[in-house]
Order: sequence, then structure tokens, then C-alpha cells
Amino acid sequence: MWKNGFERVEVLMERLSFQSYHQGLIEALNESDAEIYELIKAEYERLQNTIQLLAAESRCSRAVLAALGSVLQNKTSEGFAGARLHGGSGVIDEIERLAVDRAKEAFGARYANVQPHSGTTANQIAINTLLEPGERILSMGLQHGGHYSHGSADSLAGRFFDVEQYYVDPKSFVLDYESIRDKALKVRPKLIICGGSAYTRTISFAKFREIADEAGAFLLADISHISALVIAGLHPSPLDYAHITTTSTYKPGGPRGGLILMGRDCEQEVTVHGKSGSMWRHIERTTFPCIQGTPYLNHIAAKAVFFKEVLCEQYRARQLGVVENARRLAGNLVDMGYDVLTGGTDNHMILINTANSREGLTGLVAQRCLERCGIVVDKCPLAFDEKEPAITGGIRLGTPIVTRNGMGIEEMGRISGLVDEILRTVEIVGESEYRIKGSFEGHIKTQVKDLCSKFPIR
Ligand code: DSN
Repeated sequence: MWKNGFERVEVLMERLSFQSYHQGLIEALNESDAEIYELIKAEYERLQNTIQLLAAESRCSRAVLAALGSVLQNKTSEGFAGARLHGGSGVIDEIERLAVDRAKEAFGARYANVQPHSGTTANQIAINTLLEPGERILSMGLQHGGHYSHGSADSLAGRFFDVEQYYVDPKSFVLDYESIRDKALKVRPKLIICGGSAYTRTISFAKFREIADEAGAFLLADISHISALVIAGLHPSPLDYAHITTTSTYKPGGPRGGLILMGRDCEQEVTVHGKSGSMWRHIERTTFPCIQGTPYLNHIAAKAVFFKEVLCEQYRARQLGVVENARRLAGNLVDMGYDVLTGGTDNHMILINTANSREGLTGLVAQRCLERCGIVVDKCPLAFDEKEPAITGGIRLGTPIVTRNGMGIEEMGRISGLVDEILRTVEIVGESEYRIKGSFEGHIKTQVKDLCSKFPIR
């Protein structure tokens, strides 16, 4: 009797100390560092009071946030579940296994590696798994929608590998698979990379695999931007076409981090760096010890939480909303006379050639004046754009955050109207300078704030 009571007290004490370590985190921060607390609060208020039309961001749930801010952040443990270098890894092994199983279920994958610190790191791991330094990559040009980590001159891949690029068609701005095939057969890369940061149309992973097979190359699909749509079945999956698929995990609405997935090729025997073995084993060796040390275990737990969230119908429905909102926004802007690349979008993203939409309007000026009035977008280099990368001739818009906040077709009407009003009214002074009247800025900001207040961050 007494023993049971004593045990109950012990359990209660244990729970209390677990909770007291984790509860009231934001208040604890305020007490110990008011300066950072105030800056985080300012960021929250910025997000709440402005319209976020960013294609590369989303917002995670409070459950994901809780996993990130947990005791797991303190753990050091190199290696993979069941094969760690450090003691005390039983619990984190269970967490990692759960994250892996859920990632496989979410993407229909046969193999998942939840350890990469980011999408870029996931790409570095994939590339260094398959290639020796100096070997050739064929990837999409950065300005044509590719990504730095696919081999731009300034990236690690650009430094250590021989990188050739393919481009979008100069008239339609869409991928021309015949010309990619010709280039692949001409340059004979060891690896072809598809997927990118600024491409608004559906990518045919099947065609890319045909090209890779014909050229004798591996295929890497980086689906960071479209992974939410792939999960929701709104974009074809690359899983059984690409040898390796990578994504960041924050873009689809999870914690910051990366993910490596494989489909039917995961058991394929390959010889890399003089060693034979299945491709997934090579990926794990390249993850650790080649490129990373301890993975971020709090992020792995947060990824597990997120991969559970994506399995519910609500997540799928939201992705449908993301695409519908993007189509409506693009359609409205086309109707208003904006040069929307490819005439619209198949995904969450819209690319606008600002210079063709209004004479002298650079991407930088468009980004700056929109942000000053409370609408946040990215300036974006566009294919065949002559402007310097810091200036650019275009902007990239995206609908994940506004949709996450609950906005729909009606709000897209208001937002496109506001974007148009700002871009029509701004006085262009140069490639990076503009003037806007204080009264106009105030008038737009009030409308933006009013709209945002109806969609509180939850
Ligand atoms: N930050 C992402 C983007 O802007 O597309 C790429 O890493």
C-alpha cells in the first residue's frame, strides 16, 4: 500500500519536473533575455500583420514547435537508430524509427533518411554518395529555376564537380525534354538533377528517368518546393523514377531540416568510392561520418510529428487550397496585364516578369515597395533575365502561408487588387530606388492589417 503510494508520488514528481522544464518556455526566455524575446515577438507581429506571399516558406504547427523546443535538443548521438556511437540513445532511436516509418508512409517511399540538417545538405549527401570529385552533373540553370546546391558556381557542388546545365525553352519558359535529352547525350553526365526553386509547371519525372537511363546517369529529384503537393497527390511523385529524392521539411510545413527518400532503386547495388553495396547504405555512410555529425534530434522528433500531421485529410485539402489560390492569384494578375511566366501555374508558385509588366520596374523595386506596404514577396532572377542577380527582372509569389492562415479565393481577389494598386502607383526612380507617398502607404497598410486580423496565426 505504502509502496504503491510512494511510487505514485515518484511518478508525479517525475511528470512535474518534465513539465516544469518545458512549460512556460517563452516566459523563461523573456526573463533571461528580454532583447531576443522582443525580437521574436516583433517577428511574430510582422508575420501576423503582413501578407506573406513567399513560395519557400510555410508555418509549422504548435506540436512541431513543441518538439523543436524540447529536451531532445541536448542529446548528442552520431550514427543511425540501432547503431550509435554514444550511450543513452534508446529513446532517440525509437523517435528516429518512428520518423522514418512515418516519412515512408507519407511519401510512399521504401527508404527514408530523416537526418539531413537541410535541403541543401540532403543534396550534398545525395551528390557525394553517387559521384567522385570531378565527375559530371547536369542540372537546371540557377536563373532558369534551379537551386544553388544543384551545382551553381558558388556552391560546394559547383566547386568539386563538373557541372553542365540545361535551360527552359526561351519562348514558353517550360522544360523542353527533347533539348535536355540532347544535352544529356552530348555531355554524358553521371548525375542528372531535376526540380528547382522557381518553376511553376508540372515536372515529368518519368521523362527525366528515360533521359537518365538513355544517358547512363543517375537521377536526383529535389522536390523541396513541391513536396507538399507530392504528399497530397497533387503533383506526380518522383519516388520510383529518381534514384534519390530530396526535400527540405519546412517548405511543406514541418520543422527546418532535410529528408532523403528512395523508391524502387534503394536496394540497387552500386560501387561508389571503391565500395560496393546497396544505394541506401552508401547514403547513410555519406550522411555520417562523411558530411554530418550528430543529427538534430529535436528536429527529427519534430519531423516525426509533422509526418503524422500530413497523413490527415485536412493537410491534403489545404494543399488543394494552396494550388487553387495560386491559380486564382495568377489568373487575376494575368487579367490585370501582368506578365506571368508560362501564363499561370500548376503549383503553389507564380513568377512575374516585372520589367515586362511595367516599364522600368525591377524585381528589387517591386519587392521593396510591396513590402513597405505590407505584402512580402521575393525578387527573383528569371530565365533570360539580363538584370544583375541583386536587382532581377521579376518576382516570385507563393500561396502556402496565406492558405495556411485560412485565406481562400475571395482573399486572393483582394490581394491581387492590392498588389496591382501598389505596383501601378509606385514612382520608379531607378533599378533599386522608388518613391511612395506616406498617405498611400498608410492607406494600403490599413487594408493589409485589416485583412490579416481576420486570419490569426494559430
Ligand atoms: N530558400 C529556398 C527558396 O527560396 O527557394 C531555396 O533554398
